[in-house]
Amino acid sequence: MAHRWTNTLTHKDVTPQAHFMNRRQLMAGAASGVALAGIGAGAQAEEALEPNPWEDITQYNNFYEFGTGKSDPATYAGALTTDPWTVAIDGLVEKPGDYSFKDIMAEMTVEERIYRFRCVEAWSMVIPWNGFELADLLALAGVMPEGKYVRFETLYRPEEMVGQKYRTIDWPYVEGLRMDEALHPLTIMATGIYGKTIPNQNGAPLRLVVPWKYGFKSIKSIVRITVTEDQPVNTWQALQASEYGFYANVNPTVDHPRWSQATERKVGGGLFSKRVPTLMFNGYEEEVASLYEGMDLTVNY
Ligand SMILES: Nc1nc2c(c(=O)[nH]1)N[C@H]1C(S)=C(S)[C@@H](COP(=O)(O)O)O[C@H]1N2
Ligand SMILES: [Mo]
Repeated sequence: MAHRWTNTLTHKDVTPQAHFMNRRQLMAGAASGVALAGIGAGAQAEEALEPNPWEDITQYNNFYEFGTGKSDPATYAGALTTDPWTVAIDGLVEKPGDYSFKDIMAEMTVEERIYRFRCVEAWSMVIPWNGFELADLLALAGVMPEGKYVRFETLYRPEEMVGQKYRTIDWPYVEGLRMDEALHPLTIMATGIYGKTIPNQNGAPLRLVVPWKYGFKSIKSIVRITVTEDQPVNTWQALQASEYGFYANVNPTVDHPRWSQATERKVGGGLFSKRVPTLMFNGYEEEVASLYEGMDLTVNY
């Protein structure tokens, strides 16, 4: 049975170390490739989060490296070479270096996570990712105690990424997380969708997914991960700090200066595409609200 993360997950489903130990032990003997972890499934309510079809997820994208139109990534991302692929992990880590995607995958446990996905532009989908926890990758490199933030960088390769011929963004695309956000068990590095290798337009071969934050935090086609002491400046904040902050938590009570964030349009269904209320922290409030206790979310937007 697939392990499904839903709105109804309780804190106890997410945090106990024992579950993760069990999962590691469980998966230790599993063959490489996609594995569906079944831990805790009995204790977990399986609320139906109906995933969008493959076509929605892979043909309606934001990936400015391939253009700013929603269909540009599907049209142009085929030109991207994703094998071989290397991720530099550096900064405040015990074992800095170039980690090949193959070597990373040999160490990671891939599982399915069905997550809500909410773009800051107020459209949304439900996506069945395959991936591993970012915490596991960071553990591979060993985070030093002084490490407070994680900075991520996308590939810069204008020969293959046609959008990089234009200065829409100060390339490369950069994102960042606070360390506790990066280590949160909901935060994953996705390598697949619907059990298939993640398509280039979705950020092959590995991209971040932080389900309680606006989609722009979920940086694609990552080539560098740097553990830092200072808060990184992310691409959208650098472009327009009055509209996009560092935290970018999905929050229906804090509007974008130019539009409401109270509702969202569910992608798919054509004429039947419907608007629904946006959920605090995109429906993951129970799991992540404690990370922001005492913070003014209208200032830290
Ligand atoms: N490198 C890079 N990562 C990116 C983007 C981008 O333009 N470049 N767009 C972001 C935005 S705004 C969104 S909504 C999501 C879209 O992910 P999807 O196309 O897989 O749905 O990717 C995010 N990651
Ligand atoms: Mo987005």
